[in-house]
Amino acid sequence: MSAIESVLVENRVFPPPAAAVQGARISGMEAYNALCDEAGKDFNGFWARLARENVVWNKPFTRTLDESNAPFYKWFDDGELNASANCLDKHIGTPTENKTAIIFEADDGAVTSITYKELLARVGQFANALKAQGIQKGDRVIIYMPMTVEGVIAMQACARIGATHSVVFGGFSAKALNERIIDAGAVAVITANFQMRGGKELPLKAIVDDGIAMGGCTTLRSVLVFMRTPTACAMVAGRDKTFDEALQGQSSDCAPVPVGAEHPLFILYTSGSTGKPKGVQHATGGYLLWAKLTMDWTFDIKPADVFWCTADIGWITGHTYVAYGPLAAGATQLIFEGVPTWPHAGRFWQMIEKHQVTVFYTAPTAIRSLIKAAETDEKVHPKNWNLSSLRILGSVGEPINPEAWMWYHRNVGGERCPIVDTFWQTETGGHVITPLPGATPLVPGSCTLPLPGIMAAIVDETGKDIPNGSGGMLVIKRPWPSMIRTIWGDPERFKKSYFPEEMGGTIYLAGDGAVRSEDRGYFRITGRIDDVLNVSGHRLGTMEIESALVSKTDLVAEAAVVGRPDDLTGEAVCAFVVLKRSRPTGEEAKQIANELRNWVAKEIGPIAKPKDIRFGDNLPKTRSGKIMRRLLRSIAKGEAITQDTSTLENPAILEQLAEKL
Ligand code: 6R9
Repeated sequence: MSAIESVLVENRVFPPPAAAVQGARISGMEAYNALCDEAGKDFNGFWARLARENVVWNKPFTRTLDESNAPFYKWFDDGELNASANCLDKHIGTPTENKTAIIFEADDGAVTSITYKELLARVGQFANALKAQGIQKGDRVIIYMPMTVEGVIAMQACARIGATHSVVFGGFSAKALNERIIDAGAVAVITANFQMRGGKELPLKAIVDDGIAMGGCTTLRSVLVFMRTPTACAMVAGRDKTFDEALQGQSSDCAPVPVGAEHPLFILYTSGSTGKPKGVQHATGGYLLWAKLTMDWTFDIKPADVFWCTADIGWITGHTYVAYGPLAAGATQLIFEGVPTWPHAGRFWQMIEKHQVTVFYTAPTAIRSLIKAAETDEKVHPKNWNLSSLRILGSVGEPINPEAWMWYHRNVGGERCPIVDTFWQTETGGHVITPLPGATPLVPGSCTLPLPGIMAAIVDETGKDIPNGSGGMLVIKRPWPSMIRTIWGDPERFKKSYFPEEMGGTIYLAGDGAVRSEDRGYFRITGRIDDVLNVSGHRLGTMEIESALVSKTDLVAEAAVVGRPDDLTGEAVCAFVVLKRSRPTGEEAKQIANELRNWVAKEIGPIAKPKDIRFGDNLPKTRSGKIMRRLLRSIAKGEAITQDTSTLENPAILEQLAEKL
């Protein structure tokens, strides 16, 4: 049975435990249905009410949703606010001001913590340092930082002065960084000398230097460097400053700059179906509303909670559920710098016990790797730690297979914690389809139902609804406040990528396939329907990897990249390559494959390295010259070829391409 079939016959149901229902913000399905009804009856009134209740406005909005230039929707657009004030200043003068905002556990296990009041002072001082660099409202700032309190401070400080940040994940290459600096027209890069991962000191600043040296960064004026470790790094006079130098003499008082609700809070690059990453642009008001509200709804966050989202700030999950949501909700959160398997694969469980974590949010790929570790080594099994503080578990980034779900439920949640399998995307800004811990009966492997106000549906190519039980394309039929506003600098691509003409041009196409169950109407995500892969929860474009491979012009003539299922990473990258020289075999083939892997790591980042590389004299193509990717996907999976191959010029290449190195 295939993974999708096994998911379709899943019939275990886990109703929310009484303890989770009692006192929950959305308590029971009646409460959920009431909110959905409210949104259905008065869509604008529903969102206006929530925006008034959950966001502090400097200037109240009078217009809720402006659809006059769809799909360029505007929300609350005559209102003014500041995102950082909504995360920090609003807690001052309340009991939250002296509450711990962040507990930070470093790679080496060292723990520090900071209260809301202290965090506000640090953000204020850093914001003043940014202003002293000449950075102003509307400027773009690249953040290339490790998981540290300073990373969150940098993001909040940008928001405070109205600068638009663009965080680049610390695993991306110099080339990727260079492209993002140029595309965003960034005036500054905020980075660290090194990052610590698994006891190793890995360079960041040196990669920034390499990225800038590649040229074209004409807008860039300054680089600010957090000295994460005592090891020195090269500094360019007049351009680079350490944090200490930049913060010297700066006051911790910095008035937040009110911005219009539609002001771009951040740009976050993500992979699409072409070679060029998309700069997903988010607005301030709607995004902040959703970050705060989903903390309340999905995680039912309470004053005594200790929230832990393991995502890096380089991804959208680390934006919404590390840098903004927990602070807007006034929660205490844990931030972790290291890796889950170092110094041992029980690190997560140990940290949950140590910090008394109550709400834990991680990715299926991490769960699967920790299951594997626990199965091979009893000592790192979660049973060795007391996890009784936990009350809610979350999953994000990719479909969670029912086996992993059951293990997580039993061994981490002690069969008492609801698991919220949150479906969302960089483009949606926050959760869109997810169970509610105090309401939704859970079915393993299903993200269940849309949040109130999210008009999700499954349709065919023309936008027509598909009945429950049949698969189709996931869409969201009405706009929502935290949705992507545009692709930075490319509004045409925004329209083309997300709002297909065939569906009328105003319906958001998620890019995922999905099916609703016949009994409950629950959604199950069946995977991407475009050329985007999901490897360990990270989005990678097949075209991006293909472009990287063919850019090795001395060696590669042609390349095609597809995904194949992988037990641990969800999907794995499989590259089919035609070289400019004769097809290599044996040891030589292995050596060239390694060379190509390292090349891809240099061009994009280590996460994009192909797991399999196969060499052929040619690629399978149709008569019109199109690469038959479907065929390549079958070969990558090791399946027998059932497709019609009569149009192939040279069927013998299929055997070549099936050959593993
Ligand atoms: C938040 C995030 C988005 C893509 C998305 C889908 C997959 C995310 C999922 C899920 C099944 C879930 N995805 N959550 N698939 N169940 N609970 O991951 O954003 O990096 O943009 O990836 O991830 O394929 O389209 P992003």
